[in-house]
Amino acid sequence: MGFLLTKMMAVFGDREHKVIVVGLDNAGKTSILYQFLTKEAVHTSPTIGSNVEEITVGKTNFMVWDIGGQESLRASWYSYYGNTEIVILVVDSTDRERLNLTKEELHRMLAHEDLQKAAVLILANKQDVKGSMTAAEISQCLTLDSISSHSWHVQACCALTGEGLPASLDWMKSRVVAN
Ligand code: G3D
Repeated sequence: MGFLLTKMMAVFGDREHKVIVVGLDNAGKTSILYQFLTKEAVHTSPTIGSNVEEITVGKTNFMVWDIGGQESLRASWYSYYGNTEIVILVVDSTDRERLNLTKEELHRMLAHEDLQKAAVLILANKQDVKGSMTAAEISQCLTLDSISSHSWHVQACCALTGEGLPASLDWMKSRVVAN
């Protein structure tokens, strides 16, 4: 039975893996989601509520939820946590002032019981902007090294060109394959 199931999955592809995209407003969440889908920059407007899209990488299917990041919406992020396998935290690498707020949101999320098994991908977005923080700086400010409870990875990227995003998808795939 197990062998048959493995064979069928090889032919038809895997089940869907739930991914949520979080981050403060203006971080680039929607731009990244559409770059994943279309490989093009799109004109975005602030996310009210959520967008959900299916992204397929090889035979791996991700259901990706883009959740609004405005202060009023952050309080309801937790309602999306159930069954989440990967959290993508998008950081605006030019926004030094609000990095501490992102750090608080990250550590609050990691403490939530529904995310205990989730892996975390931190995307240091807007790397095209001169003077933006590097992935290493962001990693240090978010105290990523202190996280031992969750598998995590930090990736520099640019949602306008797509740079760094294929590597992000590869990491996501490696995490769900590992589980
Ligand atoms: P959000 O969904 O997190 O709120 P959006 O963020 O995807 O709506 O992006 C917010 C703004 O940042 C948009 O600009 C978008 O074009 C811009 N942006 C997103 N990613 C990048 C990036 O990598 N580099 C640069 N330079 N800009 C980016 P507007 O002007 O439409 O508000």
